[in-house]
Amino acid sequence: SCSAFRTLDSEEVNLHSFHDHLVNSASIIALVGAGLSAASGLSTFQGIGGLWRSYDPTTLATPEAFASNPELVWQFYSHRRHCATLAQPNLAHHALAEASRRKPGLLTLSQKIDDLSERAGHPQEQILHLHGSLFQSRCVDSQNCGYSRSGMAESSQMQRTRDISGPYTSPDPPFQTLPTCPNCTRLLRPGVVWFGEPLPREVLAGIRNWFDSCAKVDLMLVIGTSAQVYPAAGYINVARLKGARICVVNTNRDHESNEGLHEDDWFFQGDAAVILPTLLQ
Ligand code: BV8
Ligand code: ZN
Repeated sequence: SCSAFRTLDSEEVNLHSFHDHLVNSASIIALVGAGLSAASGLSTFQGIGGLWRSYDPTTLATPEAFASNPELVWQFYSHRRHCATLAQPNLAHHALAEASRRKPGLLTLSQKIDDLSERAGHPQEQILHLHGSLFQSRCVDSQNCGYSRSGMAESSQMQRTRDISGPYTSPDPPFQTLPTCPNCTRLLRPGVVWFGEPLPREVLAGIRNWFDSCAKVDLMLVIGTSAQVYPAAGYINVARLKGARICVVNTNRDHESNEGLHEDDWFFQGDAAVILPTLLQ
């Protein structure tokens, strides 16, 4: 049989129609979540790997948890820092970074607090971390003090009762001291946005400016996220109201993130690290 007339399966038809749209798209916005770093070995919130020492992460990512047990919450974030430091960016991070370099109108809204996108060369001005960063710390008194710093400085301050530099073994030993603010001596906290906390003003402003700057949004990518946390997930609808067609990449077919997909939207099922290199080429 002549291969030229081989009938394309639906996946290939979808891929063709997506590529046709991508090449003609200028304003593109991506919402990415824990699924983008899953192939790098970082656990997601919902996945089976999403539990840490049998805690539901969402119960630790709150100001209340930090107020009642700052040592446990610091252990949680220190563990995730340790994992992120050992992890390598995967092909999804690289594909998104490469597409961003090719398309200056592509903005990524990241719900992730790891730095794998940056380490994959994602242009800094084309990614916004909606929920902060593992590698930021700030004073608990953001009103009167406002001290903040990036890097792993406090890890040296939080000397362990034994060295954990080898392969990660948990539970790790308790910290002897918790990091304190060099400005006002109060506790330092992880520089992340917890449940019930507002997103950073400059991030909200950056997103508003981006949407205001484009008359129409051509495409929204929703990659590796359960799209249940707001206001992050709300930007999917903002993009749709500005004309965007939606493309969901998720291992899980029946997922909230592909709720309300229209006829001319796309859903590609599978690992973002496998799908994105082909999808965004
Ligand atoms: C706010 C940082 C208002 C910390 C995070 C009741 C009480 C209090 C608040 C609320 C409430 N009801 C609603 C709210 C608002 C709340 C909210 O939305 N709650 C949800 C649970 C309903 N939101 C907030 O509180 C936000 N703030 O509203 O402030 C305000 C305003 C002004 C003044 C004062 C207050 C702040 C929310 C931010 C919380 N911080 N992270 C940390 O990381 O520890 S949220 C955290 O969870 C992530 O950042 C992310 O947003 C979310 C997890 O979602 P995902 O990243 O999507 O991960 P998940 O595991 O869920 O999904 C992974 C997906 O990938 C799955 O679909 C899976 O199938 C797929 N997948 C897996 N592997 C792969 C894959 N896909 C592709 N390839 C793979 N290999
Ligand atoms: Zn301080």
